[in-house]
Amino acid sequence: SDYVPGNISGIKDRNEKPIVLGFAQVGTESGWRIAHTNSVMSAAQNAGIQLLYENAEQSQERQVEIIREFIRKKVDVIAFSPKTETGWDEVLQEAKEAGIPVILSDREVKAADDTLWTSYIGSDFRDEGRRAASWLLGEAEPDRSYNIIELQGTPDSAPAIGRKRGFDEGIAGDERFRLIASYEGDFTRGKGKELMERALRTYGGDIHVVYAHNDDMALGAIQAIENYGLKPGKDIILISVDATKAALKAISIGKLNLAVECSPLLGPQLMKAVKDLLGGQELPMKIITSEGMFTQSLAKKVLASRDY
Ligand code: GYE
Repeated sequence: SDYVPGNISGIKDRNEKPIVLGFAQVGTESGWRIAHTNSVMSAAQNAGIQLLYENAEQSQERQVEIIREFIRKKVDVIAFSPKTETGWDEVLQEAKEAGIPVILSDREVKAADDTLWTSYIGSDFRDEGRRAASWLLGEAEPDRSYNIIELQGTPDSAPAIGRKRGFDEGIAGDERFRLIASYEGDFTRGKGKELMERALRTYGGDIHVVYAHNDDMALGAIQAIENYGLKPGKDIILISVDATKAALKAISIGKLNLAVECSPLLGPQLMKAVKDLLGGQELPMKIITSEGMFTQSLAKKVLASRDY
């Protein structure tokens, strides 16, 4: 018969009900983002956590709506990668009132009340900007001047704000460097190409350095520079942030000079945080990833083993 002794009307099932995590992803803008999504998905599976994954496709309104749907569904924990730093107070307040803890993945928010989220898991963007600048200071010749073009990430996003600020701080006071233009981008390859075309139309051969807030924009800029007839990595020094496999490849063939590392593999830490939180532990306000920098020799070494 179908009778299974000991399995009394679902009681066992209820006790073993998996944790439900709602994740509101910001979009699919970059190679970094794809690797991040994959990391969250596979880590949830490995941890036995039921993941409700939704993608806001770069719309902050959509991201707010998704979070509201998660609140309505009474998920156990909400995590999201906030598109911008501001504009979250109301929805975070709603989550708090519903008793659902929120974890920030890879981008921070600015809200008057910092009890509206439990923890931030990701990188120190200002430090990434500083490291990009300090490498440039070390590489640059002593008696030359350098005109710099900056390709920023999404306006008001934590990584764009931090990477700009840290880099500005890093070159400040060194007279060799002049930031001649800083364009607002969106972390995509297409926008990087378009902005670099604009920079080349305006400044032509007077551009010595390009600092892109992520790999994808740097890769787009490389295309624009080549189309213009200059050699990326030689005629123009290129620096990016993320250090995905595509960037390491570009470095290894000399088209990109430096990639500051920003790790997208945040899934396992997120799942651990979810379990710790529901197990009654208090989470640290910030869980910061430690990261390196890639120049040519190192890029060549790790290229084969890099899986994103
Ligand atoms: O660097 C960029 C992405 O939020 C840290 O977003 C992330 C950034 C990453 O699209 O490539």
